Formats: sequence, C-alpha cells, structure tokens
Amino acid sequence: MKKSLESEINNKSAIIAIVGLGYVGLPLTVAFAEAGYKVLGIDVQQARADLVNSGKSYIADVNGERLAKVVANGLIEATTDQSRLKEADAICICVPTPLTKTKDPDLSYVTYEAEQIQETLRPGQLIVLESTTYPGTTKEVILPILLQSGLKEGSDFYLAYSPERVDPNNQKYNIKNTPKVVGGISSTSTKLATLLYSQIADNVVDVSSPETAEMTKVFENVFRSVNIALVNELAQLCEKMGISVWEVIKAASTKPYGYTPFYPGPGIGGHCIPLDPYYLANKARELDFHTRFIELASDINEHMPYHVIERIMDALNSAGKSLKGAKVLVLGVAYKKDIEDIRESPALKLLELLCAKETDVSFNDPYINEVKLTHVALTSTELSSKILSAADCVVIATDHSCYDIKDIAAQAKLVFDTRGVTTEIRSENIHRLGE
Ligand code: SAJ
Repeated sequence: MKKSLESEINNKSAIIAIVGLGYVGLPLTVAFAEAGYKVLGIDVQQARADLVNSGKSYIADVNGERLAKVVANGLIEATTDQSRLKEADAICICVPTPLTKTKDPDLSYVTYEAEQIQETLRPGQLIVLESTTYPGTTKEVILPILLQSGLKEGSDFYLAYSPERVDPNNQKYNIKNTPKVVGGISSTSTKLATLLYSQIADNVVDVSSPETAEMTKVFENVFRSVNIALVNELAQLCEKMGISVWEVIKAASTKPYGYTPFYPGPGIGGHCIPLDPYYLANKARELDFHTRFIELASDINEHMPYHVIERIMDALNSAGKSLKGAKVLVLGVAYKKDIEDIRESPALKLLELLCAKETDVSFNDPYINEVKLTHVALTSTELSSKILSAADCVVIATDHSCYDIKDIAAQAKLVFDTRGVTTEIRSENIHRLGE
C-alpha cells in the first residue's frame, strides 16, 4: 500500500483533505493546490465552505486572487460533508486545540475529527495531526481511535504529527520557507509524511516520534511564554528602581550573542502562547511532575493586565482623577500589532477590568470593529482630535503601525504606554509600563 501512496504523492494524483479551514488550514489548502494536488477542504462551517468554493478568502494571510485561481482550476473543493474523507489519500487535521474554562486541554475538536476519519478509514490513507497539543496526543488519543477500524498503523494506514508553524501576518516566513517538523508512529509514516510536506516546504525535519514533534512545538511556544514573563517581571522591578526597562532591553540587545530581546506588555494573547504552557503542564501533572517554572511564567503574564490597571489608576491619581468615572480610551485591542485577531487579547482583560471599576471606557482599533465584554459590547470609536483630547487617559495597549504616536501624545491629556512606543517622546503626560 505504501508504494501506491508514495507514487500518488510523487505523481501528484494523491487527493489531500485539509480538515479545519482556519488560519492554519486555509493556507495549507492553497499551498498543496498550488503544488498541483486536488485538495478537499473540510470544515464544519458551511459559510467557510461556500466562501472557499467561491474563491473568496476570509483569512488575512491567504491572498484572495491566489485562492480564486486554484479554485477556478478545479484544484480546491470545500465541503462540510465529513463522509468525503474517504476520498482522501492524505488528511491533515488543522482544528483548534483550546483550553476548557479550568485551563485543561480541550481535544474535543481533534477527537471528533479522528472519529470521523475512523468511520471511513481505508488502507493507504495517511493522517497527519497539525494542531498544537501535548506530547502523547497522537499516540495515546488519535491512534486508538483509528485502530478501532481494525486496520493496522504502518501497513494499512499511516499516522504522523507535524506541528503548524503559521505566524499570522509574518511577511517573511511562510509555509514554503519555514522548516516543517514531522514525526510518525511508524518509520513508514514518517517517510510518507516527510514526502508529502516536502512538496510544499523547502526543509522537512523528521524526528523519531510524534511525541518528539509534539514536544518541539510546545517547547517553541513555552520558550516565548517564559521569556516574556521574565521581561514582564523585570519591568515591574524597573518601575520600583526608577530604571527604564525599555532602555535596559535596548542596551542588552547590543550584545551580539547569547541574548534574545523580548518586550514587556499588557499580557499575552493569541491562539498559542497563552495556551501551550497549560497543555504541557497538564500532561506533566499526569506524570507526577510539576512544571513550576512554566506555570509561574503563565501566572506572571496573566497578572500583567491587573498591573497595568494599577498603573493607570496611579497615573490618573497624579492628575487628580480617579478611575471611577474617568474617560479612558484604549488604543488597539488585537492581541498583537497589525493583525485583526483578538483571541485571548490582554486588551480585552483591560477593558473588562476598567468596566468593573466603573470607568467610562472606549476603544479604537482599525482592525477590530466590536468587542463583546461580559456585560457590554463596545464598538471601535473614531480616532479624532476631539475624542483624544476628551479622554482623561489614553492607553496604548496594542501598537498598530498605523497609529501616529507623536500626534496621539500631543493631543492626549495623559497617556499610558504599555508597549514602549513613546520612549522617544519627552513629556510629563506620558507614563510607561516598566518605568
Ligand atoms: N508578546 C509580548 N512580548 C514579546 C512578544 C510577544 O508581550 O516580546 C505578546 C504579544 O503582544 C502577543 C503574545 O505575546 O499578545 C503572543 O505574541 P507572539 O509574538 O508569540 O505571536 P503569536 O501568538 O502569533 O505566536 C506565533 C507563534 N507561531 C506558532 O505557534 C506557529 C510563535 O511560535 C511564533 O514565534 C510567533 O508567532 C512569532 O514569532 O511571531
């Protein structure tokens, strides 16, 4: 069976199914289609399937013209019909792996798809999980579901893990030039998955097991979480010492080796960094191992919105105002600059906390029109001189490139900068995190 799948991949006759047409799945769909494969996009949302079939992109990183071209060439078809999984020779699972309310891994999307695949599993199919998850998921969760078919891994079907490495809005790195890590349950699975991804990625890195590949991805992101937490803690210490953390980071960055700059902020958001530490910590606890350092970092990062609120309160007090009733304008609610993604954004926590303090809060974000908070929905306000000068405090929460920081600082009575974008502006009315 391996021969036929191998030849189908080599001669591009293999049909590839991408399950989950989000910020990971849709770019992957286009990449395989542009490599010459027929791709079946599968999503639970009919609206997404309809948009794909009409060649319309709803993911900022997916160019609409490129999508329309491969759809017009008949290389991409999207559907919500999970039974069509049987048509695919290779299946890439790119569904969300969120956390539950108690910050435990939520693998319900992954197990649902594994069950759908199992129902129509046939000899010759390669299944690859891309969703970020704890080490052991592929072997301990996916494999048992697929084995219920009675088929054997490594001879009938093939199972591997290959972490997504999509960085939203990254203009430099993409699927083609970002090395792809691959680890299969059997060596044949590793070989087939490596062959598949080498059709779209310049560099495929095969590792000895799916757990190694799973750990690689989680480690990459936990590395960021702990380094961001370190600089967030340093920022709070610098405030007490009258030192500018921004100046310290700038000076430390002159070291040409052995140092990587990270920056303090109002907390961390996104679909990866806030979640991945909990995936690893949860698995570690199962093995009676407490990842104290990793969990402490998450605690520090999650405390940042509360620290920022305290600093805003101090800044308003210095101007004779209290938070209650003060007009506070928050600039930027996306989880990082120049993107339209709001998931887990710390700015949302800032808005919630300001509302809880009965502050007259509003926000502006050119990429986000509305945010739904626990008790209220807010719409992005225009950024006019009138609005800026009327605010008692303007909080820079996300430093979108389109913001004219000098102009904002000139018009605002008071600025609280959580991103260090005003360091070149000398003014009494500007307060900064980390100073
Ligand atoms: N953040 C800081 N300080 C920093 C860096 C980030 O506070 O020094 C905050 C951001 O504002 C954001 C959060 O952390 O709220 C996450 O930022 P991020 O730069 O890590 O961006 P993400 O979440 O989009 O992470 C993705 C990840 N990509 C994948 O998981 C495939 C991550 O591995 C990438 O390294 C990261 O993009 C990247 O480098 O941009």
